[in-house]
Amino acid sequence: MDVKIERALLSVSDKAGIIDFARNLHEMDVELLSTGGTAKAIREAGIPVKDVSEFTGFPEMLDGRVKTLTPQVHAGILYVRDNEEHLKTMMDHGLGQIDLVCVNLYPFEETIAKEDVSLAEAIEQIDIGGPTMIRSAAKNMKFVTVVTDPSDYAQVIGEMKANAGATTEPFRFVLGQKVYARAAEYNAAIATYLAGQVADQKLAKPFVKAYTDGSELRYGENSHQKAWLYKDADSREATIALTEVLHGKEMSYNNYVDGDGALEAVKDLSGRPGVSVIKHTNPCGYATGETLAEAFEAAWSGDPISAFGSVIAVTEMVDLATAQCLDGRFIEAIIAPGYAEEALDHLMKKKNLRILKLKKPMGKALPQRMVKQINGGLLVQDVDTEILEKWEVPTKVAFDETKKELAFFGIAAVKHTKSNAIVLVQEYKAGQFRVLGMGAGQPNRVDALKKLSVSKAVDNLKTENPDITDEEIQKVIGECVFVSEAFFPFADSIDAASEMGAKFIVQPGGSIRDEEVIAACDKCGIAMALTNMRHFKH
Ligand code: 93A
Repeated sequence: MDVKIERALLSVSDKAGIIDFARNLHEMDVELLSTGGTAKAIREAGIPVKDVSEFTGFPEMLDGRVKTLTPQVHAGILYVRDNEEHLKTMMDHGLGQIDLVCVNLYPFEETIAKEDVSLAEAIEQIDIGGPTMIRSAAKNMKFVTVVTDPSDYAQVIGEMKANAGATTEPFRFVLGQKVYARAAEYNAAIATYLAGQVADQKLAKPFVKAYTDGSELRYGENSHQKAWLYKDADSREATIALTEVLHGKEMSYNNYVDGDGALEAVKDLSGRPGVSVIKHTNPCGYATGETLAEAFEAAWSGDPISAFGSVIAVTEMVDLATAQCLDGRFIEAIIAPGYAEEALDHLMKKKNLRILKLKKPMGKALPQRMVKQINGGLLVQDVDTEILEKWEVPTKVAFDETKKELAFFGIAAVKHTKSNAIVLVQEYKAGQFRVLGMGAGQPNRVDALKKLSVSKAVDNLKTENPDITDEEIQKVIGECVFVSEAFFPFADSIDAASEMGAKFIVQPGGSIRDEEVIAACDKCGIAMALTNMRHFKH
């Protein structure tokens, strides 16, 4: 069907040839509508043109971001000319038809080809209204002529002149098809550019990719919060996001958060039987053992009450003896590199227990970036993967060499504990270590030490041996190492530790009162090592 062009909307960034085109249209009695810059150019050439804002009844707004994105424009383009309902709707709303759309898009490709273009400038050059109009027109190419390439202007005019001001359907089809090719090319340029930006920032590339893989969780931290998990399928290491759930209830948001804490903490014990017991992201239990079952019991003993409802990660294949450690104990999830068949059978008797198997081998956490969201922004930092295996001992009492391995076990534990954090670690049998008491997430360090880590340790010792005397407790604590993830701002923590019998303290140092803290240690006969590396975790 030939369609006569009575009204045209011209909106072009590349103004080449537009004046001639407009003049030719005008001479064939076509009413011209146009957007700001295009209307100005046409008007200056002495050709009558109506501003699109007059046609729509809306001013161009938001710095030109909304010029043609209105029902007047899009209904005018999209209504089906031989559909009674559509015609009636157009009449009812006083809308007028647009028969020809002539658009070329904001020069996104040219913009990004320039040197030193900012992301904001590039984004401003993403055309929304133009592609929308040409896609509307091309969808309705049965009736509407759409021109996107200045080199087609002459042909359009030729076609109209040959057809008494109309275009033919096959010609409109050719022009319409071009639209989607151009739109695809334009979008591809934007997508490629933005992907490059993301890679440049070495930030969210895997997450953007993972965005396609986002799976909805039952709910977020609380039941009124929606939540999703996005996986980084490219991760080179074992991660909680990439585990296989072999059995049990669906993983929840909080299970993933604690699972992450458990797995990342236990990675620092990899290479030997090791277990982390995590509650609210903190290792309330953390231990090594000659066997995995022994490590499990030692970790559990760090805080048997809090371990209820915890998430546990282990460094090795779970054997039957370890699986049996869970008997009569409630935990949310267990994460392991693998499970012996009989161990899995045993664990699967617990209907709800989530049994997770790692997809990559267990190893120390790899250096990478981590992202934390704050309202209105993202914070990015390197993951805290390091533990400095060196220190200086400024106190009069030397740090016993035999305590060194225990101390570094303690640094691994405290690194995974929320600040302000103190852990009290014990060599519970030759060469095997456990957290005996920990204080996490306290606004002040003395509380983390005195009120939490020490009192937890005392509780544990009394639970294990109800007949233990205070002297005996002091003696055990004297054999432990206190580890602080950040410096002691005052000497008060040292005094508190000393009261409980502390003999070994490890901390990064760096406070302006280090001298006072060292003097306090000297006064109490405490050996203190300074690692020079803080492990804040907020
Ligand atoms: O900013 S937009 O995405 N919003 C719109 O509503 C809109 N309408 C047309 N870009 C829009 N356009 C584009 O403006 C056209 O694709 C064309 O490239 C340009 C023409 O603007 P002017 O006539 O003011 O030079």
